Amino acid sequence: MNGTMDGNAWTGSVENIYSQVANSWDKAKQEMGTVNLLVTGKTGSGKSTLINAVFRKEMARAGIGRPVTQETKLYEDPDLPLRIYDTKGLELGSSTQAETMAGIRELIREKWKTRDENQFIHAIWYCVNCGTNRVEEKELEWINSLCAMGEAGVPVIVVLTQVFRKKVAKELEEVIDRELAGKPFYEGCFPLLAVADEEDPEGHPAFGLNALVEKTYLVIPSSRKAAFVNAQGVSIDAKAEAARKYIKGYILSSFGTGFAPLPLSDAPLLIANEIAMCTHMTAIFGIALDEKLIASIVTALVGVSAATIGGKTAVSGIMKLIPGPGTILGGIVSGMTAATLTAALGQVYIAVLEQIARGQLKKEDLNSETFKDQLRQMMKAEMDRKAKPKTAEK
Ligand SMILES: Nc1nc2c(ncn2[C@@H]2O[C@H](COP(=O)(O)OP(=O)(O)OP(=O)(O)O)[C@@H](O)[C@H]2O)c(=O)[nH]1
Ligand SMILES: [Mg+2]
Repeated sequence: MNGTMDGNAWTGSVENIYSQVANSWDKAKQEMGTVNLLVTGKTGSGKSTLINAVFRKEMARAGIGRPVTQETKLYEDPDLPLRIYDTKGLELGSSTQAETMAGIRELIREKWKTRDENQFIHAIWYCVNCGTNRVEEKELEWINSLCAMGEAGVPVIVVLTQVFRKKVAKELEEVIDRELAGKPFYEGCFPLLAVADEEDPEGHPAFGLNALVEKTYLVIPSSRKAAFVNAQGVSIDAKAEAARKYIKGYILSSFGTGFAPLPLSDAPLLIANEIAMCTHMTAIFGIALDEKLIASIVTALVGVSAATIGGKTAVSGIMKLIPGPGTILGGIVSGMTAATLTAALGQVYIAVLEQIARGQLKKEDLNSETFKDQLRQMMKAEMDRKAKPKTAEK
């Protein structure tokens, strides 16, 4: 490596680090693309409630959303890599029903014809209200027709909504499964209660969102998984998992399979890489963090780890420009492989993101000394853990 990474020129100024962070942010968002979901089902089945419970923002506010056709509205938010098509009209008179269904099928086919992955519908959630205790013949017919889109086909997940009685849900699930089993795009039936009802005398808790999110994650194309993970707010585990996978890919592509130690002179480049990696993981998590904050966390971690392991002080002029404690990265790079450092740093950074996502850590705390101490301890533990089992990693 020689001063460029992923085509980003490195000149070593602080401004440059920040602009690199901004670049990696844009790049991460671009790579992530958009995931498009079609949510359908009869009126009152709970589509809007479901959408709002799964995604990080209240997407489906009543009345807002751009009409795509008379029956379909599009919800999008500039901060989320997600578009939701919300349909209605299936409950109306039979001529309208037929029109609505034809319109939905047409929309799917039209998007598929664009040959643009960002435009495709990637999954369908068909909502059936469990509260009505039955699923109509007509609905089974519609689900069937959504599963029969041929080459334009999209995974169809049936969502049993408003499940206050699991026994009823089980029965409906069996009817639906029996009808649809073996259909090419049918991906199963998921009972849930998106939101607990405050007035429910039995106090049923919300359930089932996680299973739906996991299933959806599995059935959408791999190129859309990062976007979906970012947009959903149900499973922090899914976010951590996706970020962990990203570290692995990142280490392989950045350092090669040989995990060769970097020469001392590449230390600033390494830091720039770590920052790029962390920015990307922040984007996967769907957390908005200031570029200065990301840079300061990363440099704190790198500086800390060097102090922990090495002992050698080799602060290059460029390192002094980087905010955060004086870094002695040179000691590390010769003492350990950059890959190990990257892996440890990635793990600790994910733990930080998880804490933020779970609301255990506030963004305001990220600059505090207490937090830096916590980082130091986490990084040391991770480095110790990584250093132990392996046979002398040079
Ligand atoms: N407590 C609780 N109520 C729900 C849930 N899902 C739906 N409801 C209620 O059912 C009603 C209809 O839900 P919506 O989410 O508006 O249904 P929709 O499918 O978007 O309806 P339309 O937009 O009219 O097609 C509302 O009064 C919701 O509060 C749920 O998971 N829990
Ligand atoms: Mg609605």
